[in-house]
Amino acid sequence: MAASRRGTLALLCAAAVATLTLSTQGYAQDKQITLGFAQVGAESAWRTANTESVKSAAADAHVKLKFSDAQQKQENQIKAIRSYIAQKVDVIAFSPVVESGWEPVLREAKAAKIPVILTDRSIDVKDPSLYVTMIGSDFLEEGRRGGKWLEDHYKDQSGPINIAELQGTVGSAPANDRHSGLMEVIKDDPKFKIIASQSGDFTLAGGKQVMEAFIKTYGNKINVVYAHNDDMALGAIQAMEEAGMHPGKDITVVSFDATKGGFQAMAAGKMNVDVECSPLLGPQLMEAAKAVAAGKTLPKRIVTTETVFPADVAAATLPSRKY
Ligand code: GYE
Repeated sequence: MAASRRGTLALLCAAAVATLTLSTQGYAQDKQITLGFAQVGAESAWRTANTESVKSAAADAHVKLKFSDAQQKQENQIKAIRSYIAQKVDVIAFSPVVESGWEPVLREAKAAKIPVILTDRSIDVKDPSLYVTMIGSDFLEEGRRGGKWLEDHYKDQSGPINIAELQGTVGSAPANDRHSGLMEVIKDDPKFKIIASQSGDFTLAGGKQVMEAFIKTYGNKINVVYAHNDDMALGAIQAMEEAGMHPGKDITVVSFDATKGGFQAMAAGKMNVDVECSPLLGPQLMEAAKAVAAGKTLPKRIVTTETVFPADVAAATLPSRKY
């Protein structure tokens, strides 16, 4: 998606921010609904917590859940969605692995009159009637938050500040937007330079491998690691330590998700800031699924509330982290 369109979309989304406050109680007596959920995979601690949230919220809300794991492959998600259409589920929800390529299968769902809810990641489609609502974080804002933290952290220092970026899955909304959010903040400040940028596919092994390659090429020229999630940041931390570097001290580590692993790394002084992205979307998803099955109209965008955790609050906050 072009940066300008993305910006416009962000504004539209901000304008449409709404919290879903429908009570589940009103539907408690209704017939049980069946929800088909096509998950991205099991690539990260975030994802594990998200899956757990969806499964436990379904049980609590008395929703019959059909769950599939696409192992980070779009073709598997498309197959799962087609099978939910064939099984005539009441509602389909999915967390799209990438942003593009969804029109054909979503048209099939629409033709079968099965409402589709997007969770976590957004898609790039021309026809917004192909889905009912999108429940999840504002990744562009998360990227801006990471960028603003960096600007502030280096405000008294002259450049260059060399950034090595560990991108998430190529073509995914969080990778696209966490990159764009950072760029938006640093583009007018020549002090910051992204000297390397590569995908580690949101996994610990991927982050470690890419960081090893970055260290070989750029060595101690790297001032900042900007990792699109905690798993990749933790992999990069391992790579830095194995190379005799001191993550969190001689290399600033910025990450996303704010999982327990991220908090532990911050408490140990190895990560400097973790921008929160909540995976606990299950309860909102169940409310939305029940509401849509009952013929209610939902806001087009439901944004999760999140914050930024600098390392100095990590030790105190860690015990209360839920994922
Ligand atoms: O940041 C990452 C996961 O889509 C927000 O996917 C999610 C991202 C999350 O693999 O850890």
